[in-house]
Amino acid sequence: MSIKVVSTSPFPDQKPGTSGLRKKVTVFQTPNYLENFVQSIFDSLEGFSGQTLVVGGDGRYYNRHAIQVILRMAAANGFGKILVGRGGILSTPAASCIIRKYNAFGGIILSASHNPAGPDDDFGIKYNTGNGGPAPEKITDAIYSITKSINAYKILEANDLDLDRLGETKLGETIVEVIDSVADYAELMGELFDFDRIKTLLASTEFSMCFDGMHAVTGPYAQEILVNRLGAPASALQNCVPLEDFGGGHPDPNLVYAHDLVDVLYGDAAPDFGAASDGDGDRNMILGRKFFVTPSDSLAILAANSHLVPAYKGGLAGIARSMPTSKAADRVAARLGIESYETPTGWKFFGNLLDAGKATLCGEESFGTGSNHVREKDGLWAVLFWLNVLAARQESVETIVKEHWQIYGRNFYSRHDYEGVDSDRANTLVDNLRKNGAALVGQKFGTYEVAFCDDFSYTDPVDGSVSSKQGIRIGFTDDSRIVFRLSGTGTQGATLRLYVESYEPNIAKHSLDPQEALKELIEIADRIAQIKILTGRDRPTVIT
Ligand code: VG1
Ligand code: CO
Repeated sequence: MSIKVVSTSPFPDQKPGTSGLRKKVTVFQTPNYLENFVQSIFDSLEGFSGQTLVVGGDGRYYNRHAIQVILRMAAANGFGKILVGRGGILSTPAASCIIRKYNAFGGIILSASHNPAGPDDDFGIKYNTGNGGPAPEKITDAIYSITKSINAYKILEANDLDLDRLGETKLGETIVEVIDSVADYAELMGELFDFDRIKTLLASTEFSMCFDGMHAVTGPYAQEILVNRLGAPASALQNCVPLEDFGGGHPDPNLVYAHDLVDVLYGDAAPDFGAASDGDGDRNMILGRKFFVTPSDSLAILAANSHLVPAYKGGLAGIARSMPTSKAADRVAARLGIESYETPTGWKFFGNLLDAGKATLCGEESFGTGSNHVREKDGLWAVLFWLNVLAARQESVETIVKEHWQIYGRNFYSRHDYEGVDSDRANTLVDNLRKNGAALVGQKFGTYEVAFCDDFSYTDPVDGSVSSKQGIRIGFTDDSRIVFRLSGTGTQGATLRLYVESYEPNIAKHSLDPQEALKELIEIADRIAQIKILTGRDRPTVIT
């Protein structure tokens, strides 16, 4: 087997977004496109010769091909060992778990998360560092800068490996080991949660649940953990066979895209608990019987109940949330007397806080929650956390959430997404806000008065790095707020996200529909940003 050095020329569009490089499969199929990016990752790193690399993905179309290419390139570049999930499958949190457990140098995760999959849809690739977390901005910036000047890549001339058979093979000088995709992750979950208590809950005739894998990566994980280890009936799982095109669906676990699960939980004879995960297994949606838990509330409630879970009963170091996530978790942190942190959108910003022991739980409004057990958000972890809390409290999801609001007040919250908007129009909208923001301060809009307006900038408390332009925040004197930002994960046009939040201490008003409670703020957002006029849309694509 010989190493081939292939000359190539740069592509101008390989800048990683919120979570790696995401493009249409057809773009990745452009000759050298994938290879250029992978070589740029390797060229940005130092000291990996002879070290271990973890490789796996969410199983979408192009996963297997990309993995074969990456294995040959990693071998040609001098990695000593490569751990790859069987069939090329590793959920994002499982990849993070494996990088940490086996002290790997890093990992490459193939995923476009919740974006649709198939020959005409999306693919993605990202690099995770030795702590198991997404590469921080200084590494993604370095990768991007190399993609702009790359002129050659290295690849081993070799046949495809059998990714479906467990065990070791040699690829040149490098050992490739195909590992069980689920075992290490399942074991870690068993160490964190009270499996005996959850088993008792799941065996009770008083309790039933439904987990929806959305035909994406979590199916095998749910089967092993929920059914094989915890004794849930097989009928508690739906859409748990992973498919290369995710069954034509959009594996984004929200009320719009996870409609199969929503139908079950809002139907006759609805189970007590429902949950879904996204394409790569790092997100979660939690439902009770005819009841939706917002991700921001979920983070706050898990934190408030963390003493019920073995792994966290010794207390939390701190709670971190992304800037657009509601402030519900901050209230829990305040009551617990621990620090709360506000970071930009994207899990890569939590890594330093977790590594430094400053935060234990982290969360994003986009259905992402996680802890210091790995360095990614973790869908099934959140499901097990909820099951552990339900088992310990013996109350319904709805009761637990409503009681939480009684104690802490309710943070009404909603996100409106305008997907596939013309990029120029979306940029104009954001530029206008940047230009005119300062002038808003002190202005009154109905009962609301603007207290501040800025473009969120974050200084990492651990390494001092600064990330600017992370979203326009408009804060009002009563602590409610409106946030605007453009998505960094889409592959077509632009997606404008509008986040709206207000705080309601009055229990009598807690049963309001959030769209009703936030109506005035939503109208103010449109007045200030001219959303309808500038996007040319009269309503959002998705409301959560
Ligand atoms: C979105 C979410 C963000 C999340 C990111 C990756 O980013 O808003 O909270 O971290 O997706 O999640 P954006 O830039 O489109 O708003 V995943 O599940 O795609 O790895
Ligand atoms: Co995801």
